[in-house]
Amino acid sequence: LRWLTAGESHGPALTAIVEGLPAGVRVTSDDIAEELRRRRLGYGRGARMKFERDEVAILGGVRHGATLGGPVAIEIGNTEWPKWETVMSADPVAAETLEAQARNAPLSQPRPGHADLVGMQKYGFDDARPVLERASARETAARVALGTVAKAFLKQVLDVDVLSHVLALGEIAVPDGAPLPAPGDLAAVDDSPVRCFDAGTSAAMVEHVDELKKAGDTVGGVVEVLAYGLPPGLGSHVHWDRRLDARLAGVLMGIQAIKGVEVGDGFTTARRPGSRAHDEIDGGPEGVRRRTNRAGGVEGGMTTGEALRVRAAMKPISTVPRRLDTIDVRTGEPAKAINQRSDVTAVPAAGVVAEAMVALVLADAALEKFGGDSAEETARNLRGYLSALTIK
Ligand code: EPS
Repeated sequence: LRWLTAGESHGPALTAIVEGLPAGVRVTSDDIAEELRRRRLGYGRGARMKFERDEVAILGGVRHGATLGGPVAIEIGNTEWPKWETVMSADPVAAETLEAQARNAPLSQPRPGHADLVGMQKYGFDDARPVLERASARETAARVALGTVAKAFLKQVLDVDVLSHVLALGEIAVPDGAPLPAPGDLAAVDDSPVRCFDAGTSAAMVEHVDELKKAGDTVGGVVEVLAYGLPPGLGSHVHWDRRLDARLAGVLMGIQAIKGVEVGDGFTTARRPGSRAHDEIDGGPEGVRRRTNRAGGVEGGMTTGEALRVRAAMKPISTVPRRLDTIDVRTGEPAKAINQRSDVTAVPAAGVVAEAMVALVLADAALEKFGGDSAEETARNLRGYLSALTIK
């Protein structure tokens, strides 16, 4: 699979293309709109999420609700565009017209932690607008749209469910050993205002967001993505860039504001002795089973057949309303950082984005293993592989 996105935060639209999916995967613009709606959920999001709509149009690769086998192209219109038509115009605009636009005032006080400063240095700007427009997490809407198609493929062809939940928001964390959401629990997770499956922790997280909002601050957290129903053997141990965990870590780190990734028990495993770090194996009529799933469903860079479990740590949003110290790059003088509208947190949304990225990697790995130009062919190849497994 190959996929790309284009578009700026306040541009006319985001565009996303995924190439390499088989024909016959059922997907509609309503399915994509529903996933985009989930991404907009989340207590602690800013004003824009309330008034902007995501306008979805499938521009190619799908006919009468099913993929055709060619590239799938999706456009997500920004309903905010009329306000930005001049400032973000692709074609040249007269200098007087631009100067008359308050929105076009140069942003020369870079936010610590944001792409602003190094982006200006690297691309040769003294205004952060051209950097922040693409660095913005608005772009994740395009990835969620692509993830919808990948999830449809995984569900319809492999019967794999991908879901996520929030494990921590700042210092408020789900207690160790709390039950993980199963595929049927996604609606319950989405019903929590912070997408946390543990009701008590969810309420404490909401309170924490309120406190931080009052204090003019922002907060990060940890999300976990789970995938149920994977066959053993996606990915490979034979080469570093074919290891599934490496590929998952790469795409999760590629989400704006993600600073750390764990597979299974991750860093906790490093503090355990080997006798309590690994997942002991049982046989029997049910087939091969691991007693625990500390590894998070990946051993040797391959899916084991147990639930996949990966976590991503998100830093607090770098547009901090109480304004951190910085400089004005036009004068070199000390200044306070840009403060635009800001979310207190986007951790609940990051879970939905992480689901999309995990789904794309899993779909890619499944297509490498099973191939197929039609969904039916991929399904047939999967059945053949499962029935021929010598160790079951
Ligand atoms: C974002 C800042 C906010 C968010 C935006 C991401 O936008 P604005 O500066 O226009 O208020 O609302 O997220 C989205 C628009 C979205 O769809 O997720 C940022 O700087 O990353």
